[in-house]
Amino acid sequence: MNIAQVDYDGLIPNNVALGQDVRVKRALEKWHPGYINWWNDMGPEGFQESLVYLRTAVSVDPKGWAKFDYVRMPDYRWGVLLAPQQEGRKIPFGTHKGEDAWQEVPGEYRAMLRRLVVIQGDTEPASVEQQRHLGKTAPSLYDMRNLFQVNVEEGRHLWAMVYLLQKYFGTDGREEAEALLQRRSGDADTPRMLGAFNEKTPDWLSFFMFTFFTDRDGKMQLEALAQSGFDPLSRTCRFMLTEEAHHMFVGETGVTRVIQRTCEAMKEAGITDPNEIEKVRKLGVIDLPTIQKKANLHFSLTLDLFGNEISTNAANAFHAGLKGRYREHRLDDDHQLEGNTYPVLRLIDGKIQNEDSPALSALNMRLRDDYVADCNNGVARWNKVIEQLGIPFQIKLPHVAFHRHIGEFSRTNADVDGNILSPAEWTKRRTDFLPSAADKEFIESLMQPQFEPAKFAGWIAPPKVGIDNKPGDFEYVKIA
Ligand code: BYC
Repeated sequence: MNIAQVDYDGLIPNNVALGQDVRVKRALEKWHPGYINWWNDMGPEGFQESLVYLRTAVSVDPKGWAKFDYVRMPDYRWGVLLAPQQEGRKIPFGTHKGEDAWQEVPGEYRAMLRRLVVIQGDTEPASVEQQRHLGKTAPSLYDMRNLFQVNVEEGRHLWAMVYLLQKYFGTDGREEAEALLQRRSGDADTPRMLGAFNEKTPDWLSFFMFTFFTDRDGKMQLEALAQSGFDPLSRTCRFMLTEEAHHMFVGETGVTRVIQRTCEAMKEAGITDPNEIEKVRKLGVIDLPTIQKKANLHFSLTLDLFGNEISTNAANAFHAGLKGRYREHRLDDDHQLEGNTYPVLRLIDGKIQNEDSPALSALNMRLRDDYVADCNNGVARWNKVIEQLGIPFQIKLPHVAFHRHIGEFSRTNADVDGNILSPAEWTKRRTDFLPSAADKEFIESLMQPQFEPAKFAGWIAPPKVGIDNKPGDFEYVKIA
């Protein structure tokens, strides 16, 4: 078969010759009804019958893999899509570096590999659950369509991990696949596995921040897993990354459009001081200091997803050849790191300072550093818009010690500049840094639906271009 083309004949679209793999095909067909039930229960609320202009992958070729059409979301063709196998691929790092990449699970690393796949899988449905109520307050049909596109693709990413579990992990893989449909974001008894995926996404600014910051963690983690010596995981993640790019586009342009509208409204009203919050809010737009607070919240919650700065799990996964570094293939070193060190930010004698640590143990820290650099590039693009509109304000990422719940800084209270605060000072100043109840209430008051084609809620600018080059008045969702 042509690996680039996706077979749409059966119940489960795929490019892994599922038709010839009867055991896995049956296992996935058995899992399918539970998935559809989960989607109907936990997917976008109130729009399951609507026709949505969605892209569906018809090939895994990096160019031209998508077909756009109107689809009812429960009819979306979720499937199993892997990037093509690279002939003769070798394990690129760790103690097995240079050996043939594994096509089957290496027995000695089975448990570690399963854990990585399950954690990755768990985040995907979690984000759909977090975002399920947002359709009702969409600021436009364009934005609503983008939300649903992100949601169906997160659903597909769950399929991607479930395929690996069903094909390579036998009975316990099947059990894990079931459990992925049982946990629920924010549930007191059966929550999702990682902290940020149990938080609420209460409004559209949060959604854009989430897709900017948290989907970007997705990108970093997928890049690290795409390096894996376990070839099916690598191939799966490589195709997921092509889908993930659109999610970050939604986040980056979403926040940009909010910022743009705010700055334009300020200019029209002759307000030059961004700190005149009440005056700005009266214009029906979100003031820049509140946008900064939302960025502080979502950035800090996402940093927790990198785990502890010093981690034996991370060292073991790299040593074993299962999880690499960000773009490992572009790095120029021995890819084994046995005697190397890496500077890790730590809290020593009450001061935040760098300490050289064994590079293998510091891999979470290193990935987080790469992540922060990538975020800063996006923030610089936001700031360009503010500058072009002549408002004296800059969005700034808070210090990595700010508002942390995992790792080195979880036991301390730091402000956005990294100054350590006493518990009393932190309590007093918390809402200087993070959205207050009043901020949340204000944002919520703006979340009024705008479902007419070509129209946008007053707090967000229209996009520069449409999806699939559609004109401005295109009806991206036909609401049923
Ligand atoms: N919350 O040794 P450590 C995405 C646990 S996002 C709760 O530092 P490690 C997406 C940890 O499990 C990307 N618990 O851990 C985005 C461990 O527990 P056990 C998702 C946490 O393994 C948007 C213990 O603390 N993919 O795709 O080095 C929308 C010791 O920690 C947390 C991945 O994350 C936490 N935040 O690092 C949709 C990739 N952090 O096992 C999708 C796969 C740590 O000792 N996962 N713990 O009981 C991994 O690579 C790693 O497991 C982690 C943690 C980076 C998550």
